[in-house]
Amino acid sequence: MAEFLLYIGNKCFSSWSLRPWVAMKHLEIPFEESFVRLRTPETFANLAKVSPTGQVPVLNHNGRIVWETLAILEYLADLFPEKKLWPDDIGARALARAAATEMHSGFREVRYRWPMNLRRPKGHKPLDTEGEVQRARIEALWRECREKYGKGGPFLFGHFTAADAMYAPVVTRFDTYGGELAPVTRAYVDAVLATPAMRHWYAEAAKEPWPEPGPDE
Ligand SMILES: N[C@@H](CCC(=O)N[C@@H](CS)C(=O)NCC(=O)O)C(=O)O
Repeated sequence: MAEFLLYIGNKCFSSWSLRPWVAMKHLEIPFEESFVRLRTPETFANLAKVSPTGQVPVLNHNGRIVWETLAILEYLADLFPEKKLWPDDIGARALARAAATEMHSGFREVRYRWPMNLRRPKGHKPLDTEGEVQRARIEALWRECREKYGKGGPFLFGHFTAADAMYAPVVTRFDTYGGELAPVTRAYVDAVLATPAMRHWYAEAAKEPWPEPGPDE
């Protein structure tokens, strides 16, 4: 068995699975992945075999089980300080952690109205008032990170960090449902989507033969 084994769900729509996967791929941390198909009658039982919460992602590191996306990213940051999953500067690091945590616990309307679905044809889908407030907040946050700390590269803090991993599924949602984006937002979305790791994930999502979720979701 590989040193790192990452359990993930369907690449088409498992937004939480994407986050540690894209971080590990982009930062070239070698791992194997194990797939648990979601949204089937067997899913509950299959997840129970590998995940203490019945959810993915889960990282198995030589038998040590780490669950919850942020905990996985923190674990990787501890193991691989040279990968700089968090920015060096303490102000940047505080903002990156706040942004990542805000993502982990928030933006429910955006997540509900704009579910990650990499098979859905692109087309603008308006949000309700609350969703629009959350969408604007995400854009403002991305702008703040980029303006304050993004000079060294195309990502929120210049180089790719855990904050970018946390927002990677949101990037796909802006691309799928957002219609015409503000230039700064478009540039960030395009930078994330252009990474070999994201292109790899999309290519594998496109090959998934399973019907879930419906094309109109
Ligand atoms: N708080 C968890 C959320 C994980 C989560 O909701 N995962 C979804 C897939 S994206 C899941 O496993 N759902 C179980 C199911 O569909 O049966 C985390 O941060 O990792």
